[in-house]
Amino acid sequence: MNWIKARLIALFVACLVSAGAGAQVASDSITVTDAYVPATPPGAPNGVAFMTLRNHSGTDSILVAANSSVSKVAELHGHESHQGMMRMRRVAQVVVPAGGMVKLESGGLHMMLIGLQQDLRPHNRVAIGLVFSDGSELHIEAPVHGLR
Ligand SMILES: [Cu+2]
Repeated sequence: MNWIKARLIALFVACLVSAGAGAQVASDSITVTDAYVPATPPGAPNGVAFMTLRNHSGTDSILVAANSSVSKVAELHGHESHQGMMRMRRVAQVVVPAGGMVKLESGGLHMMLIGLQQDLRPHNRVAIGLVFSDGSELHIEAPVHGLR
């Protein structure tokens, strides 16, 4: 391979890389850690899922919907104070800030698994889809942890 040819190939590869970066979607810039679903007592109608989402891009990523393999519906929930009591409420979106992170955790933002189609037992695995505002979807798996 001569020198000119090598330069052309390097240029071509650089173009591919930058095209890829331009086409980056939200789901590609998010990593999820510590995902888990607490086990549910027999016949429980609903469950909940917790996880940490990190955004490695320079743009906010906005989580707008979710789905799971074990429930009819998955909703994003937060908590609000109502007449001195904390209660949970559906939220339209969860922003994962550029370069930052968001925790879905007990007592905070969380994901509700509504209309469970099975009891969630320790060592089961739940497939969860995270849908972002650009339409991209990230698929993760969360283990079920036993009741403590
Ligand atoms: Cu909730």
